[in-house]
Amino acid sequence: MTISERTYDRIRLRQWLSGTARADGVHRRDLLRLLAIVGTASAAATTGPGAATAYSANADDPAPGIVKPLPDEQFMVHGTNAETRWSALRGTVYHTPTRLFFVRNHTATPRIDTDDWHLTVWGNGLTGGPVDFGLDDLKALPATTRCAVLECAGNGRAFFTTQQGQQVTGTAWQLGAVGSARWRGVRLAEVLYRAGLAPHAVDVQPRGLDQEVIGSDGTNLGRVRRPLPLAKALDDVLLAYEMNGEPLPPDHGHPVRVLVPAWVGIASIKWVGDIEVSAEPLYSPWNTDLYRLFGPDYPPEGSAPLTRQTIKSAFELPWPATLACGVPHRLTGRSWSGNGGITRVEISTDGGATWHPARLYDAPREHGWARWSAEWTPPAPGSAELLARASDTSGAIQPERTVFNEQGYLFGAVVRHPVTIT
Ligand SMILES: Nc1nc2c(c(=O)[nH]1)N[C@H]1C(S)=C(S)[C@@H](COP(=O)(O)O)O[C@H]1N2
Ligand SMILES: [Mo]
Repeated sequence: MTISERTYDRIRLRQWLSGTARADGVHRRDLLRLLAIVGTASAAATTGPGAATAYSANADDPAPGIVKPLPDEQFMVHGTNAETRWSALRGTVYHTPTRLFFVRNHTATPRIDTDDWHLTVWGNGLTGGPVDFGLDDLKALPATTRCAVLECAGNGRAFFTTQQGQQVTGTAWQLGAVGSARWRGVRLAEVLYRAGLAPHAVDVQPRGLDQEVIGSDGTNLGRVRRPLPLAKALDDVLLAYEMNGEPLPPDHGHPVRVLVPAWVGIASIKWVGDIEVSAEPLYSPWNTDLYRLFGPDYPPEGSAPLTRQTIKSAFELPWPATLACGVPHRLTGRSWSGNGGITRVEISTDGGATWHPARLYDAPREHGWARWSAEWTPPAPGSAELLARASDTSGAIQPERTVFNEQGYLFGAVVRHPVTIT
């Protein structure tokens, strides 16, 4: 049986207090906040292979550090990140075409030569020393294909402010920090067993080869990494080397990334260079200060580390959209959930007063989204709001509001899509 992240978090904290859990590069303040007591900790130096060089950024680049083209009609750029415009997805196939897939980079896409690349699996949770795997070694192992949505935990964050009037920190994504793809690679479990997984291993921490991340207060957080409990690591996690039938492109983790189905995007470490397998629980900034829910409705130490994504819906329309009055329009969109498949989608064209079922084109599938459509003839010129509300196999339905959290994670409320009727 899998223990919950909350229970596990308590165990990790007790072990950190007794000096048996490690927290390299984690701000002491963050652990103290977690513990809500005063104690001492020391930050040890990080070990393992060094970072790769980034693609050189051109001063004219709209998003420094992203390699693929980001035409304005397809992407909205936010700093080092680019979100897909939902209007660009109308008429596309089930999976997001790779060229349209959103990019979330903490720093910049690194340049990695496949011939020089290898994955080092190391740590005191192995029975022996470090084991290296080249790309050919991974490809020689049994391959697994998984269709899965990948979504940033901050997707929809902008609506905390624009719909709920709440200030949150982080990239102001609308709904485009999500994509679906067919991922192919080797199961992480397969690689861990081959590396000599010891019975006492508890945490598995993949780390990216991109540059070290400097936090908003100037602290060096080290390279992007986040511990995964062993139970999840052995369950459905992939080391993916293909996306939609092609080798992974540079921006999405070339040559190999971790793919953690249903979980917050940060778990799916790109450009993975090493994986620490630990006999003690691990912390990183990405499971302490970041990717937990903080705020008046959460405990002072925050929620447990985030795992599953929430439920959302989006119209494949420009933002704002312009539609002609008195003629029928086919509204299209998609809904998805980290809890399971989508069972039902309802549409409101009158601000939420009445709801009508949308027509679904996909059966509920775990880790998959559902496409839908609804017909609408705008009755009169002026402004309107279109709402879509999904339900999933866990019984969850999108609420009117999302409970506030300071970093604006997991916005799952119904989004009001503005329309001008002409
Ligand atoms: N090495 C590394 N892995 C990373 C990141 C990163 O900046 N560096 N960003 C994470 C975050 S926050 C998200 S949402 C996903 C985004 O994946 P994508 O850029 O392929 O869409 O990658 C995750 N993996
Ligand atoms: Mo993310």
